Amino acid sequence: MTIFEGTFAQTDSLRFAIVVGRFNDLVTTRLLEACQDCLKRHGINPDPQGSQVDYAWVPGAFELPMVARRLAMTGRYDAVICLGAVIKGQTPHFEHVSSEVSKGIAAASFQTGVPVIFGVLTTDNMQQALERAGIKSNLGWEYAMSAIEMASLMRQMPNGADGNGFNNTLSASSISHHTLSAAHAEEHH
Ligand code: INI
Repeated sequence: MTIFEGTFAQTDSLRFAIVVGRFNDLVTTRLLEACQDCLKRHGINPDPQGSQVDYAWVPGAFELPMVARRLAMTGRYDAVICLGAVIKGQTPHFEHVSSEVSKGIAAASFQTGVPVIFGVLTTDNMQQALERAGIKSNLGWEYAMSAIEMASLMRQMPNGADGNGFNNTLSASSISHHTLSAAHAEEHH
């Protein structure tokens, strides 16, 4: 039997997109720095002028899934990394933002077949967030590791039934096409 397992070598052809929330940018820019450092130390050029990593900035964590999904749908990236910081103390928005962002990121991944990494800190206060973004450890590094591992793993996986892992998933246009066709078929029964 086969064991599929991602590696951290042969990274020179991998391509990533990183989506970063500006909200709590004291935290998110630190996550980004560690993420870039990890990519670099694994042979990936994080320079925005280079060919391996593209960047998108969004207002807050709530907007991460939409932009991640759009980037993933281009088929250009082996993985998309979402970086954000949702901090409870600041606003009653917390519950809404944190639940939507986690569901949205999972949906972006399932719908596109591209790994979308959940690099969003959800903490009770700013102190806890900073501890996870550089003071004690920096989870930005782990998020980059997950992205490299998943990118490598997905390159090893067998293709879908149509011979193309990406197109085998439903794109937004094919979803609406299927929905419309089903509605049309029902009308004529
Ligand atoms: N966005 C965050 O990234 N973190 C937060 O802690 C946060 N809080 O608490 O409100 C937050 N809100 C903004 C939200 O992500 C959207 O950008 C905004 O609601 C506009 O859609």
